[in-house]
Amino acid sequence: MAEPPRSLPPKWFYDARGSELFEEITRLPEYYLTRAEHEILDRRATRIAQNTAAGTLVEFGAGSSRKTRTLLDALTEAGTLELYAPLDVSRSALEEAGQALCRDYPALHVAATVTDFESELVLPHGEGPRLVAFLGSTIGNFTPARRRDFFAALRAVMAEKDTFLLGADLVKDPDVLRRAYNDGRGVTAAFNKNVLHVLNRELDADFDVDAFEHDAVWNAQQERIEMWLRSRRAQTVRLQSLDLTLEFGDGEEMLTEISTKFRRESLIAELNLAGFEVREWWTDSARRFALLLAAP
Ligand code: AVJ
Repeated sequence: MAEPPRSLPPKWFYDARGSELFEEITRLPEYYLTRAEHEILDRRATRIAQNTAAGTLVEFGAGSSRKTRTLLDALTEAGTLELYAPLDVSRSALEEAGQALCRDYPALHVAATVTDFESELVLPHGEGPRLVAFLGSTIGNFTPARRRDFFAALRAVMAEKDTFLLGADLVKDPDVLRRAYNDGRGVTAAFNKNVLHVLNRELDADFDVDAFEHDAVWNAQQERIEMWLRSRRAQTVRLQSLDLTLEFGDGEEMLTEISTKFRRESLIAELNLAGFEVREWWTDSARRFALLLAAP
């Protein structure tokens, strides 16, 4: 029987270099996601602030918090916001963002937490209703089972007046999707291969990074982009801290990331199943990306 391909948890991508490379990805002409989401946020932030009257903004996968500023501005304008609680796997991204935020929003309390999504879900307590934001289609990195667990766990810790703001990339022309993950300048390839540098450092491994090549493919059946690393030759890799030796065949592939693309009906159905009611569904003008507001 064939072995399933090797795969990795997404958190290994976001060391300092990985976070930097991702920032660069968000500015690539092919990577439309960030701009599309920003277009929606720009247009709807005031409405979101009015509808949620949030005293606390909790943000999962906050990263550099660049996209969050539109929300912070609107919530500050509305006069309700007291606490911003960014959560992320990257300490460096949180530290940088935290400093800039404290400078630019002196009246705001900022409480950052380094966390991966594997530990128990805890929402910070603050004044007033909480707005829980999960932007950038990071939810796309989750398998369907993890998505279901995450929605259910989130619903379980949310209070009646809290709201959930979710950014989700939509199913579209596969060529557009493939280009977004195989950019002309090779930044995504560098981002993908950087994960091996992280493993070398964190797990005391000896991956020869240049002996792997990047590929991103559209899996039509599961409606997701898959990032792979393909071994250019037969090789043996030692992961010292795991006391593990891996044999890679010539051309053998390792699945490093999934980036699921969503459809309106099924995403709303998933949220309903977890006990959420979807109140708003907005897309950018080209209908590439969706931002939704849900409530318990
Ligand atoms: C930050 C997880 C949303 O899946 O599009 C970008 C990461 N990977 N290019 C995505 C990513 C390759 C990104 N997320």
